[in-house]
Amino acid sequence: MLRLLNVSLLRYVQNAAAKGDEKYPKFPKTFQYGTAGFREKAEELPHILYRMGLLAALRSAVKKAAIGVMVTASHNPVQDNGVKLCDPQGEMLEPAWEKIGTELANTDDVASYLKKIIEDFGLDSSNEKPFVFVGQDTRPSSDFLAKAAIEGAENLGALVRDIGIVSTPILHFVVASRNASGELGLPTEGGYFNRISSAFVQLKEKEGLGRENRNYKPEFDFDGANGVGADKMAQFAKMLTEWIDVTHFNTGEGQLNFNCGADFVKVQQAKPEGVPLTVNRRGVSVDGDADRIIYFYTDSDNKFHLLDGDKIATLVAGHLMELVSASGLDIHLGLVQTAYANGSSTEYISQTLKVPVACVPTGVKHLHHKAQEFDVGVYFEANGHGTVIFSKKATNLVRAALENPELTQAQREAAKKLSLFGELINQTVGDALSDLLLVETILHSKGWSVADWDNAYTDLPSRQLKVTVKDRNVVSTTDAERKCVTPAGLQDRIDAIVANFPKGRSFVRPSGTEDVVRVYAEAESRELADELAKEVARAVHDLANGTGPAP
Ligand code: NG1
Ligand code: ZN
Repeated sequence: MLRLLNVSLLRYVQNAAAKGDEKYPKFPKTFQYGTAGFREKAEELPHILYRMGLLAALRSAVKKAAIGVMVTASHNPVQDNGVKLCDPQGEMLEPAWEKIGTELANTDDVASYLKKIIEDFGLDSSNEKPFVFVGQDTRPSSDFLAKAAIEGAENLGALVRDIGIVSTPILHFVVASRNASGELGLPTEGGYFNRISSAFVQLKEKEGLGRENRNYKPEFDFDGANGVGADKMAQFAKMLTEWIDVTHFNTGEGQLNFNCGADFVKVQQAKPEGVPLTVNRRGVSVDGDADRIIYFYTDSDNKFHLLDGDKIATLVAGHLMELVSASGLDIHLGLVQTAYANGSSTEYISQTLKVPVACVPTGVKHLHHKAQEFDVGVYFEANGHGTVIFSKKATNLVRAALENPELTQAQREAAKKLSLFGELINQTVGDALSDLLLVETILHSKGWSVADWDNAYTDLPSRQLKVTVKDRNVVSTTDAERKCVTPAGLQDRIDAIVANFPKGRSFVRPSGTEDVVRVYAEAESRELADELAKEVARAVHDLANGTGPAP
């Protein structure tokens, strides 16, 4: 029986491979499924998309669950595009399958490679048909590329639901919710909005504070990066007018991610273009697929302030810690960062908040994985990508506390808030809109202005640079990317340079999404941070075969 059905799935293979080879010929280059899937110039990608459609169908057959395909290059320029797969619970694709994805993308014999996967996993078509969700961002190339993925999945017999233009987190939510049999609500964009907005409104009502609270005002400016976040925020804001008052900018009138959006604001440490300067007013930027968020404001001395993923992580961890203590529950909270976290934030979290901090390599899958070791794990990359995850233990303790007559009213109230935070937060993946409502809820509850929040600690000035080299893989690192192993002598050079800078820290690593080596530096003053970054970039250029003029 198994064998017979197996043959029927195999029969799709020849046809699917042949159609793909004809319509989407391979672009002559080697591709790699990196930290954020495949990310390249859009014109190099059609065959990759088709093949990732095939892969998604097989992954769905293996997991016996719906799988997601997201077409986006996130914060990268509009000419780029990319694709990443989302696993059944809304998590990133399992690493073993990243390797399979890379092999499938590069093979010259698609049919044989598909057969190998089918045989390796003993796949038969006796179960439900494979089910694949496909979402896309607003790039002009995304529609064509999404269609290629849809064709690939359908040609392997999958049922495909094309959910059109969505943020990356919405795609992840829809997949997770379809596989959670109703526990998360409807597996649609509407289901996503309802779940998050309902938790937000309940939290606000629980606080019983009204629209404003001391220094907190509900008005802020929203920079949509001319991407999908603009449209989704417009829809969201309409549902929440009682609580937030949003002025929208960069809604699609300009170019995607160009001089605006979360990556621009974080890396340039400057206000996005198109957003007017209003002293002490909160500004919020998201990136091109709305999974990152950054806050900012300009003070009365015209000084620009950035509130990045580190500031969000500390705000959230601090607040959740207070609720955990108030509930009296035995829940251990921890925070996960990367080497890009500002040194001041790490010090503040461990010394002032007394929350344990872990450091892992760049890429949210590493952060997510580490965060699972805590009962409540808060993780954020400095660039604003992050979320909070509640373990089964924490969820069960909170649930039981809601009805526990032995607890005080105050303890039950704190547990109720924790439970609502668990719904407000998109636990599957970093989500700009959910994170935004999370921050707004906490600021409102504390009665804080953006400056009050910023004053918790002062960032050390930092600078990021990129160096182009012949082969970025000559740079390898250890100790969560804080030390470099090769090329020989580079770490010694960095150590010698850093020693000359008060409060200096610097590290280098090959990017997982761009063909560059990244340099990070922080030091006591802006000038020193800039100078340190430049000197280290020069060392990279010297020792790692830099191309182009020395920095
Ligand atoms: P790379 O290109 O590996 O530095 C960038 C971000 C990551 C992550 C990925 C995925 C920085 C320094 N790096 O990775 O944090 O967000 O993109 O989008 O921000
Ligand atoms: Zn993104």
